[in-house]
Amino acid sequence: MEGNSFIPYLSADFSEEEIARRANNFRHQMEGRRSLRFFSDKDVPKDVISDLIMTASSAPSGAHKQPWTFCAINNKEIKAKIRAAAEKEEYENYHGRMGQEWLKDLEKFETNHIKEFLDTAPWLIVVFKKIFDMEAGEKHKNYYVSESVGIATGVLITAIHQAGLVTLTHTPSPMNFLQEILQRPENEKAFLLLPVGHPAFGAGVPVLQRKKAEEVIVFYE
Ligand code: IYR
Repeated sequence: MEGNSFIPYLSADFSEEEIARRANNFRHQMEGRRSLRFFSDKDVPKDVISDLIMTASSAPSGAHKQPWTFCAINNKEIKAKIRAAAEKEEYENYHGRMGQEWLKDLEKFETNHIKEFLDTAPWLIVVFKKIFDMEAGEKHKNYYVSESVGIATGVLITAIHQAGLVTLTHTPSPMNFLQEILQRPENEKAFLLLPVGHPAFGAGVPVLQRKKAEEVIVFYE
């Protein structure tokens, strides 16, 4: 049997103090992240978007299959098509499909079916999950696809915030229209849509409280 090739892993090797400082600094940096719904039309260079996506694509995945495609759109006509199709679905969601409890839970965000950010944000990134791979006309398995693509999307959101840009995890539902508009193959299913850009001047965010450590961590020492 042929051996696998392994290379030494070069770890950062920080002191304990440095690790504690870095962990705490990054916590505060990420606690400043907010989902933004109001975008400026100020452009973001394509190379920046490419770097953000390649950071996301460094995420771990089942059997290292990297079962994702990131479609990055700044074409105005395509963005307008996406907005029209998303608003059509969202209209149905807000007028019956979501139900009273869901609508009540969303009240504090003051959202509705109008999705202006789909036109104004300079870039839309649509994350597709590859439910299987197609190579030379042959189907190949992917594993833990939703977990893998969820992790990659988390890394993308982190990278966007770290760069000083803003985003929103938008899930127009159902999302099949994205596969059609972007002409993706049948092995790809839309997972999430993220507008990316700068905040609109004076953009606000709802007052929210995050759960405390005791509510989200259970230590077993
Ligand atoms: N997809 C709709 C509704 C919506 C659902 C949840 I859960 C949110 O956290 C926010 C919105 C929309 O984008 O408006």
